[in-house]
Amino acid sequence: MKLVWTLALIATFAGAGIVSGSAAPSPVINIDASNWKFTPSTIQVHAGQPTTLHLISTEGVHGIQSEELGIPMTAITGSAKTVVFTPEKTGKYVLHCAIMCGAGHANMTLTINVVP
Ligand SMILES: [Cu+2]
Repeated sequence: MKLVWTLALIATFAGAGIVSGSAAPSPVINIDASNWKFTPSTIQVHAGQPTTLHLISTEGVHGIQSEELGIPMTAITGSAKTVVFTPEKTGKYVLHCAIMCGAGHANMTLTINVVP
């Protein structure tokens, strides 16, 4: 009888672990930079949730930065970079490529939609 109760208890804790675990992982978003675009060019993230960006350039040197979103100035080159940020406020943020990269630089944007 004691064994049954022990097993029931373990099952309860295991179930709780699964529930709390599903909210914990922070999303990872891969972004490729090239001449002259970010792929994908629009991403969606959640306010208050730490989010990881994996950034790599397949062509040229580019960059991103956003004071509002807490993204530090980051050069995007052929070797992968990781940026972790936590957006605070919802809204649509249009980030310009932060490093002069040539003819298409002015039109090279990454749109980050921060939703609740
Ligand atoms: Cu640029």
